[in-house]
Amino acid sequence: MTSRRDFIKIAGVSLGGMTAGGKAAYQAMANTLEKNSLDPTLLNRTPTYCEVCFWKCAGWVYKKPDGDIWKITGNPDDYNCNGRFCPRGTGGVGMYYDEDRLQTPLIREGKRGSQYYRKATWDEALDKVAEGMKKIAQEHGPECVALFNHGSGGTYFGHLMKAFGSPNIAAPSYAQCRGPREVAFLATFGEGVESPERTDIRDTRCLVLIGSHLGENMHNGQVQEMSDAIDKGATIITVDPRFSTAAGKSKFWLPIKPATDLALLLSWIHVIINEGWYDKDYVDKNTFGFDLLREHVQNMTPEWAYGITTIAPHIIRETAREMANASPAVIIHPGRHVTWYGDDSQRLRAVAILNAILGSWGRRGGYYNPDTLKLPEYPHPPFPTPQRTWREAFPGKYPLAGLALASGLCDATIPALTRNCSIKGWIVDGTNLIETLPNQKNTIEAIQNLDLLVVVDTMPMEITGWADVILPECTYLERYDTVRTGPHRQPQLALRMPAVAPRYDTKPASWMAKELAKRLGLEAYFAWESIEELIDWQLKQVGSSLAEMQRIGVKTFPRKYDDLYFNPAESYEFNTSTGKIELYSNEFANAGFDPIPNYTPHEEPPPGFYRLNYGRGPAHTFSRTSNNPNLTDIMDENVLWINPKVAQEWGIKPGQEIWLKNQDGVVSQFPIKARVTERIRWDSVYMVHGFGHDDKRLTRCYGKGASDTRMITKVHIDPVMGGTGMRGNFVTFLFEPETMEAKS
Ligand SMILES: Nc1nc2c(c(=O)[nH]1)N[C@H]1C(S)=C(S)[C@@H](COP(=O)(O)OP(=O)(O)OC[C@H]3O[C@@H](n4cnc5c(=O)[nH]c(N)nc54)[C@H](O)[C@@H]3O)O[C@H]1N2
Ligand SMILES: Nc1nc2c(c(=O)[nH]1)N[C@H]1C(S)=C(S)[C@@H](COP(=O)(O)OP(=O)(O)OC[C@H]3O[C@@H](n4cnc5c(=O)[nH]c(N)nc54)[C@H](O)[C@@H]3O)O[C@H]1N2
Ligand code: SF4
Ligand SMILES: [Mo]
Repeated sequence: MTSRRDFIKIAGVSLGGMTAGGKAAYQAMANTLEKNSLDPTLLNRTPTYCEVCFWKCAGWVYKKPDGDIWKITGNPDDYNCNGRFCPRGTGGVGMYYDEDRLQTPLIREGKRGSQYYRKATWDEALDKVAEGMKKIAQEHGPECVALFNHGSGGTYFGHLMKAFGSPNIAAPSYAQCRGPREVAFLATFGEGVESPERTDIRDTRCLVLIGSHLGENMHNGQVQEMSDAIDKGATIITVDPRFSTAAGKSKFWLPIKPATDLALLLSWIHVIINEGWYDKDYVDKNTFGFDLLREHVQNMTPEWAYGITTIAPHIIRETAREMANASPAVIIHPGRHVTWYGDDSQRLRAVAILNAILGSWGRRGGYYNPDTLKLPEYPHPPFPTPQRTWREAFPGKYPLAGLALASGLCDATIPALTRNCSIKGWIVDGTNLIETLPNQKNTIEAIQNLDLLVVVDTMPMEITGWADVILPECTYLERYDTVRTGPHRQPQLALRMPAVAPRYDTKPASWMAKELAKRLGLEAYFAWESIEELIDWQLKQVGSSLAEMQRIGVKTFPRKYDDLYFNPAESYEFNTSTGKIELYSNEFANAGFDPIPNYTPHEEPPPGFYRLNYGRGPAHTFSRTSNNPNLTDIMDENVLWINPKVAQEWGIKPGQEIWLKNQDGVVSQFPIKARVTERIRWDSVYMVHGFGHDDKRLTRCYGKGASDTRMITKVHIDPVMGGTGMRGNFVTFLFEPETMEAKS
């Protein structure tokens, strides 16, 4: 049996592009950390939570006697990490040591995109930002300044924007990530999945991963719980066109034809209903629309799905049986990055429905009911009421979008005859929009129409190259931040405080936002003297304090109610129009969408082209870690997975460098090495997202590997909520850059 240790190890070593040297370096790093026999209790340690990804594991930063950072480890009290960081979190210290970091405020000289900057003082830079914001507010209204954020700084800049009068605040974690899932689960259960996901993986008996690859997707607590579940004998079923790390741990691997998952899900629902394998009591008591659902799926047999998905009917039946045997301790995983083909909200509705009929929502081993402790806001005057929102740029569109769309704000920046005003200013904090939003040409067109682009970042990433003003933030290891309050089985708070003073002339976002507020006449919204005072005040409202949190790092609170799971003896009122779990969604019907999902075919790759599939590598987070000195030692470029049949047909050898060209004629800027492997279907190729950087100031990762984003020029927008489907792009191979095509 695979133990948890093995699984974690496997996850660490399965790196697609990891070289032998990289492996050795990683092992050396691990050994040094293990062997180092300094007694931690004698060392200066400070609490933090990790910013390398958004799982936000809480940990301890240890310093050596000379004041340098020695290592970061997980806080054993923290439910997100249970005392262990993933390789990326451990390597997070590289963000602090990276000598390519932004070091001072910069102001652009010359044309936008020309990359001529001069060093500026903080006063100069902040004055310029405030002037630009005021000018836009006077000429067009404050709503014409938008904030794009991802990460902790968003709290402070978000607060500033609301005080300024703009509701146009968006993170790419919605329309480019989990938005469709939240919309689908809200419509079905009246609640979203949230982050960390409410999946009760540690007690599950059957986990179905459908395009969610835990083990390469290193969201820590989930990976650990999956290992525990495997240890306890849970069945793992992985549906993925690629043989992922998780597929290697699975009883069933279903190498589905890409873009056909909805057909598989509907046929599973068909089998489970027709065989009478659903949770009858739960369905009778808690759901709405079961008879309509039964009727709807009558023709969606495994034989029907076979023709679409290439998954054999007996496998569809056997896997449905496995789920039903485990019910209600079964999880059809809701995924996280789910913006694939444009019908994503409907696919996630099918996932929600399948969970519902198996009775897993609110049940042990299925989905638990999380609890969160919210901290009160520091007193401030009421926010002004905005006159317009981003929605007006898209009349009648995306009716079920619950949050602003990063892609929507970008589109609303490009002037259109149908709109009387476009967005004129962007503040971009902690998101590399050039690599994050699909269709780079569109993003750059939007940027060219701006009066003001301010970028707050730690690194000279692609987006900073377009900025008018660059504000260098210090890393998470050098600052206080908003207290972490995310949901879990029991509410927990986690503190981040500076382990070391900021290097160079860098500052925290909290300080920048307060300084800008002063310049904009909005001081009353930032009435706290110092960030320490703000955090201490907030913590004291819930019976803790800054001093206590500095000592313990993580504090666990009791649940408000004893309702981690539903009590079968009680009736529940769900937050939907019928008060029931809606198998038939009135909300979708009222908005003009299929109330029960239907399968519609998607475009196929043209001859000689392959579907571009992308995902996560265990040692990196998007594009933010590709220059990290510790993590480049493990993996310093991405590679292209190609099926051996395809490689043979094209004469491509393992390790050979090739360029990619997509269906719209866009060619990759850099070559990517081939990894010839049976682990990918013949109709697709695969690469890890976040490489192929073209900013020379990133000295370690410039030109290493290829950018998936560059190749994603066709976007399939989800009409339900505006998510940007990015997996409908096709590539072919070139043996020389831009010039000669190898084969037509
Ligand atoms: N092509 C493609 N596009 C994708 C995805 C994909 O797989 N492929 N994935 C999508 C998903 S799921 C998501 S969630 C998004 C993620 O989108 P992003 O969060 O935009 O991803 P990153 O590329 O990591 O960009 C993060 C930026 O924040 C900066 N940064 C890091 N730490 C700090 C800090 O402490 N302060 C500040 N101010 N800046 C900091 C980094 O230097 C970097 O410029 O991308 C989405 N877009
Ligand atoms: N190491 C690491 N871990 C991370 C992150 C990171 O950057 N690095 N980012 C975090 C974030 S914000 C997110 S959103 C999550 C994302 O993590 P996931 O939600 O797991 O999504 P992806 O990484 O995009 O991987 C999706 C999987 O879908 C498969 N796939 C592609 N097309 C299809 C299809 O048509 N059908 C099916 N069934 N499968 C398909 C791909 O082969 C891949 O294995 O990861 C999180 N965890
Ligand atoms: S999963 Fe890894 S990178 Fe993400 S927060 Fe936790 S330790 Fe950091
Ligand atoms: Mo994401």
